[in-house]
Amino acid sequence: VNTSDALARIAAIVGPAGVIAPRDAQPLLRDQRELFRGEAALVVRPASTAECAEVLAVCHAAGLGVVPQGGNTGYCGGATPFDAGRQVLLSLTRMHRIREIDPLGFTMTVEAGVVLAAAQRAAEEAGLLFPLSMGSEGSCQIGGNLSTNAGGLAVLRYGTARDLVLGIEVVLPSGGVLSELKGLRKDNAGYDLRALFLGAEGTLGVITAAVLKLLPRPQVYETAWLAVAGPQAACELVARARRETGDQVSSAEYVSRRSLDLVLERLPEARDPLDVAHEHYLLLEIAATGDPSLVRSRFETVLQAAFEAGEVRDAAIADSGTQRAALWLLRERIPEAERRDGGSIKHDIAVRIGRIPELIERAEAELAPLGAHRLSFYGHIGDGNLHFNLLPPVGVALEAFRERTGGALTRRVYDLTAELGGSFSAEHGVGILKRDELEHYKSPEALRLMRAVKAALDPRGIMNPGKVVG
Ligand code: 2HG
Ligand code: ZN
Repeated sequence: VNTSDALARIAAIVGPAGVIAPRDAQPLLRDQRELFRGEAALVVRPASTAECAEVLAVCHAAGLGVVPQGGNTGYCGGATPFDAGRQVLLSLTRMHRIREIDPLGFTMTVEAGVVLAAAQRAAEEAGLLFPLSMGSEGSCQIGGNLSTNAGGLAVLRYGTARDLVLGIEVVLPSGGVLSELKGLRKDNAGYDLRALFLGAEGTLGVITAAVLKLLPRPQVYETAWLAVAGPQAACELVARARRETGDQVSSAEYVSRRSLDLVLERLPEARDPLDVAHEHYLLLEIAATGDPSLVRSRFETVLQAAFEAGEVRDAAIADSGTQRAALWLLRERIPEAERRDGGSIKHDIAVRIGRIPELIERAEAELAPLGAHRLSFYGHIGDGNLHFNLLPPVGVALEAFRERTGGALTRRVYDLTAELGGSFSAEHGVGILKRDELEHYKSPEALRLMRAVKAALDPRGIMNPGKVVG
């Protein structure tokens, strides 16, 4: 099949409503951080799994690459195509049906293009909770969440995207459809095939639908913005709060003063809830069911004990939804504050939670001699996941900073993380950005198996070429 015939066939499969004209396709051809900009032979939005399957069959026959894309909110360029003549961008946005909610089974079957916030709302309307939650939830999509195994703000309690899936439907590179949407809690019949596609960043197939786990909806949230003595105190406090609440901690987010300062400086609506400045903060939230005053008093008891133990130095507890939102703003909008400041070099790293204090202390000390920079570190401390971001010194552009010292700084951050037994990619994946890091830090055995899986599932190498190990 020659390329232009193949492209004409694909256009016919999706119909006029499914083809995105070049002038409208521009935002889809670059990632949201504008690290990568690509080209595509065609940009399509199929309306159904059947259309996706037909498109892939044609691409397979013609040897055209397929780049699946959801909300395009990724951090590593995993959804950006780059080969103008040979890649088809497959946007899942039109596949946004909630196929089913099963209140007895606590599941929801959704299509890949359902926006995360819409999935959360659908669960809520059924009186239930879909707990995946992150800053980009208003635009990221379930298919992308699953393909990157997204993390976010409630992993400590509910796990990553992978943990919230009972089954998936996947269009395979040859155009076949693997349908595992039974929604069973128990099914040990053979290998766990869905595990291959979750976190594969579209390099093995296109996730088109999923059965998601739902949970009972918590009735009461307690949220506190805490000045803590340091990272060690923050870790001790998270463990204390987990033990003493029967594991009701839903979020435990660390914020360094430097990240808070960026937010206070760059977002006019942000206010420091405490009277004096501190170096370290923890945003701690519990989600519970039962008498609100009992939940509050248990929360206060935990904080009181932490205060007496010297872990907490000052606290602001939210007394309303508005106050809760004001506290969350200070954490959730750090990425935006960094962007408004001119952008940052980002390191999404993970170690065992007990090693977080050493990671922070050593990173600060070991980066200092490598070149001027400003730090902004914060993140999901309850999961051992930090966003250890570096901003250029005042007056230096991000691009120049990246070129001059970025490489050495990044190498030190990742080497240190590896020395502490950690990962260079906790929740943002690999995409294009971290391909070399994967090569560098993964064991030869792991790389060999990843390549074997890739070759077995996508022998012609059409799925998301150039990403992860492809
Ligand atoms: C977050 O936790 C996101 O806010 C983005 O994962 C992190 O921008 C970042 O570095
Ligand atoms: Zn994060």
